[in-house]
Amino acid sequence: MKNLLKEKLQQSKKTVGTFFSMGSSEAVEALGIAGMDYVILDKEHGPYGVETVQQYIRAAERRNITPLVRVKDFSRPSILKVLDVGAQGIIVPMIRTRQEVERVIEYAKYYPMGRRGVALTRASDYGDIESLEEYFRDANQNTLVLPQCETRECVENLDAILDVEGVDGIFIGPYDLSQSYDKPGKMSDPEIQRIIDMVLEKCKRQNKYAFIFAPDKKTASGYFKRGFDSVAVAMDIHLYIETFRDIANMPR
Ligand code: 3PY
Ligand code: MG
Repeated sequence: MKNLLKEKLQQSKKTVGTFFSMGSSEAVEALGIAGMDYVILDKEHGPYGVETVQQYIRAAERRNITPLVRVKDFSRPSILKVLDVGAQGIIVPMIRTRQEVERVIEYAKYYPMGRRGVALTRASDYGDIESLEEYFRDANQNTLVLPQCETRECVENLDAILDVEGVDGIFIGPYDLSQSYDKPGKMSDPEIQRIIDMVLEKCKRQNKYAFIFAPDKKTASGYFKRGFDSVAVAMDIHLYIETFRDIANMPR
């Protein structure tokens, strides 16, 4: 499995993605054609089942855009099924403790790192592989695991979480994070920004990638300047609405 996003991160390239909500294989292709690095297929808030996610992953592969899935929770079936259909990484929401992340690794990584369930699924070309050991090694190396830091408990336990082998980085969810500090939606509040900086610094210190969501390009650019490795900018549908609102209101 070739994970272009992981390759770029390893080369210290800054990457951009978006949360997918347009809901069609064509819309996934469009993001790839546009040159986006990754698309986040959202099973936490989005309406998609695994069969639909599989179609979007195929479209992403066709257009060389890395398909990540935000799983709905850190249960074994939630993680296993999306990896089996070919997700190249998972974003895991609402993480609070090291123990939770250890379970994520157990479900997402094959032996010996974890105990990911073994079956001859799409991820292993339906078992058309030379050696199981080699496939395990390759999948373990290339499957990105990004717990979300979006709760006060996660911030408090961050050192222990970052220390878990197999965690590639942290994805900050500023909306839920601000809510967790009783400031819902107040992402520019100094306390929230200070926490974001602290999470970023801890990621850097432990050589882990720092991802964050930004609602727009200007905010994203600020995060890149502060040192973030990657920013997921907006949801595709927001840009669709904005562009067509502009056209709908054009002078005529
Ligand atoms: C959040 O902000 O809470 C997210 O999960 C990502 O935008
Ligand atoms: Mg969130």
